[in-house]
Amino acid sequence: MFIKKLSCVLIILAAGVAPFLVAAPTVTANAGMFADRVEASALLQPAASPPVSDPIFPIFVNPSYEYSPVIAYNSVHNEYLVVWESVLPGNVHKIYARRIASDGRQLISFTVSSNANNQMNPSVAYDPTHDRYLVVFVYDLNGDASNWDVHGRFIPWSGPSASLLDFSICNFSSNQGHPVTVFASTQQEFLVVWVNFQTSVASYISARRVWADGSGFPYSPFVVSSGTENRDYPDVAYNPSRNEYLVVWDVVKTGSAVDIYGIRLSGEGTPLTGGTPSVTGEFSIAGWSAIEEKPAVAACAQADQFLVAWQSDQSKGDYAIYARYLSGTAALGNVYQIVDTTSDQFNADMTCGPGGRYLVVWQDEYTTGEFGVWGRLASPSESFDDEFLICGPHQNADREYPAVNGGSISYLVAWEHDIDGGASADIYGRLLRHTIYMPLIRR
Ligand SMILES: [Ca+2]
Ligand SMILES: [Ca+2]
Ligand SMILES: [Ca+2]
Ligand SMILES: [Ca+2]
Repeated sequence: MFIKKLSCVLIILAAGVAPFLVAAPTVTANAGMFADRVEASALLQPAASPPVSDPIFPIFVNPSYEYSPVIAYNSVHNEYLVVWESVLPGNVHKIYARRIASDGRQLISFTVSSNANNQMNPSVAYDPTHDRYLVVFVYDLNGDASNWDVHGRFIPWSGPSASLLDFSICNFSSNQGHPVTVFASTQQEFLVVWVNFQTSVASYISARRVWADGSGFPYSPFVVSSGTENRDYPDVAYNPSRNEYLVVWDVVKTGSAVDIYGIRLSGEGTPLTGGTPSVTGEFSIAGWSAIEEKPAVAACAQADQFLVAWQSDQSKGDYAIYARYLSGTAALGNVYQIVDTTSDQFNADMTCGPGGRYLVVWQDEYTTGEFGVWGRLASPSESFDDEFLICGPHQNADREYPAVNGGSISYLVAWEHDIDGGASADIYGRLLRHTIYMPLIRR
């Protein structure tokens, strides 16, 4: 058995934010058959403690190219909805979904959009009041890629309804991309956040509130963040303990590569205070000279807290995953290195799941160049379990772009699963359960 200690790193924050220390979690790793991840002195396989017990299973297998999975958890029926983008022959892009039972059984799959033109970039959230999902995506309005819009469709828990068709959420004449959505229980609304790509101005972040009962919108789209630098890759979390949102995104900066910013919004979309020192409106979350990009955010309501994860090149050529705690008022907390090896870690996703703990997942490069999917549990108290393998690669076959959501007793992780050779990909998944050891009761 090898004991690997990740090195302790001191990072000084950008101007205007206080310095802090990056803690160095200890990782225990065992030698074994999953011995291909890049590491000079340690061979990694799943540690003993993580909640990996169920097998890897196919969610959707098709000759087409399936990618960009996202997941919502249905708390009423204790099942998941996995949504992804398929590229069919003729470069036709469609959004598909499959219900997955809490025991991993495949339930029905279906086409999400009721319209014909190309669709991309899905996101999904669940509304337990109406027992249905909102799936959002970008839609090629004219069929010639000249004007992508943000569309959505309410999907009842059991599958799509002919009486609930696609509707437009943003029809700006510019292109929209990368929409994300979250359900707000107190508001009985969804918040949808996306990027506007215009030729005349830097890309900027907008949002729109959507009434969950399907009766429309409280208000027009509003700007979340704009400026002279390009903004992209928004994510959003809802904190039901305050009826507030945290929206995060990255900004291509001059001199510091890419940084992570965020803003706390009231349930009505009003900018609140955040950051350290506290300001009203947007604030820096990760502003070092390295690349910090593609943030993911989750809220743990019981702890009245957020965790934001991102990928960083650390100015040394290979990427790692970091995360920062924020209080319910979006005051900046400690930053932690979630994982690093001498190779790349990319594309973190995160949820706050069973037992009120965060699960961070990412793709991790092996010595042979392929990627596998790994995860790590983080507590609101800032303690961490060992990182663990969720799905290793196969020869010439990556497992990439993992998504995660948490149910009542389990998490579901789904990812792009290359068919050998990487010529195509399917969607695969794995349930992660917390093992609860009950005392043996004797009669
Ligand atoms: Ca548009
Ligand atoms: Ca930076
Ligand atoms: Ca690395
Ligand atoms: Ca496929």
